[in-house]
Amino acid sequence: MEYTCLPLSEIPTVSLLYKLKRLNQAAFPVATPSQTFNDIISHIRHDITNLQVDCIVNAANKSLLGGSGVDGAIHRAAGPDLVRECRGLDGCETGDAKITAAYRLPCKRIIHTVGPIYQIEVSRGIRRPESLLRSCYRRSLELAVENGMKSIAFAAISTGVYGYPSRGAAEAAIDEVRKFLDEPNNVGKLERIIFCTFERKDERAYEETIPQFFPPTQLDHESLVQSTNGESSPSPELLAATLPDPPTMDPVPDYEPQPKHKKMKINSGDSPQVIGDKKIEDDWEEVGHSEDEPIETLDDEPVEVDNAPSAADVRSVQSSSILDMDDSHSSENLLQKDW
Ligand code: AR6
Repeated sequence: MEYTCLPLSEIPTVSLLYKLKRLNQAAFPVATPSQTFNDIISHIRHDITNLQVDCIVNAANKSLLGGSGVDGAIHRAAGPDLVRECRGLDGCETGDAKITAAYRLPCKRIIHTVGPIYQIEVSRGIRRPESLLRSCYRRSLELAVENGMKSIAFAAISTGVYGYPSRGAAEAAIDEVRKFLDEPNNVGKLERIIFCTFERKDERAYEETIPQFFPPTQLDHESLVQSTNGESSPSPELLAATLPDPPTMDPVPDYEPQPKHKKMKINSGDSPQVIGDKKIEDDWEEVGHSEDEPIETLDDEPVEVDNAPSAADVRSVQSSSILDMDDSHSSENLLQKDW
């Protein structure tokens, strides 16, 4: 699938999405409507590396040295200088974020945040994945403001290789952003906050969740014109407003699909962190190359990036007998499944 570079002005706000009936009112909204917020928040299904915004948020791992998924796409598009800068950052903790230059990307900066590996964190406490995921969004927003960024686009952190269910991830992300915007200290700090999804399952989760936290305002409804049969439709002016073409199929990931942590049997003891001599809490140690694994090449220059770290996580966990992969799930199915 071809993705074109998208300037900020062409990324639809939630307000425009309501007017074009691309978003529907929620049956039970949990927040009050705000025109200001609906003009700040955006949702688009696109390749995040092509967004011309101030900063984009990468779903990184603790090494910050690259990986698969959106992390791989960002490193490839940014070029080898990115991993060089990342080497000096000393990694990043889960739930935290660090910022770098964007090199060859059309945005100005990249914020790298490390989302929770869902099954591992949930085994440590039912609320841990959510609180760590919220922290990713909060820290990224804070970093953006500290660095004078006015627009920020988030990938759907943890919803790929790290296995966070799409709907729960969307709720935590959107609610945390709403809380940030509601805080008096943050008024006027960010002009645009974009949720950038890639797969249909995540797009659907955002379409269902945004209306709960950012309900339509009167103005969002007003651009609809009433037809003789009583149905409302977008006014001609609105119809003239162009939206980027939505993809017609799920993008084909540019990396080998990795099995997710499907049926993870974590030891029921209090300290699942240490399995044999392996620490499963820390994917830092799992991301390095083995001697015989190839070094990924970014453009023409050979640069070391860590090799599908989450696959390494899975392998290390599997070899520790705490992962029971369900054979009925091919890796292709796993990629599409929302669990
Ligand atoms: N643009 C926007 N979103 C994308 C793109 C893209 N080009 N490519 C994938 N996504 P993932 P995680 C979406 O797996 O779950 C890496 O190896 C994807 O559909 O990239 O946080 C890191 O190094 C999904 O919704 O990140 C870590 O080891 C979302 O990005 C690990 O994966 C996140 O999927 C992080 O796992």
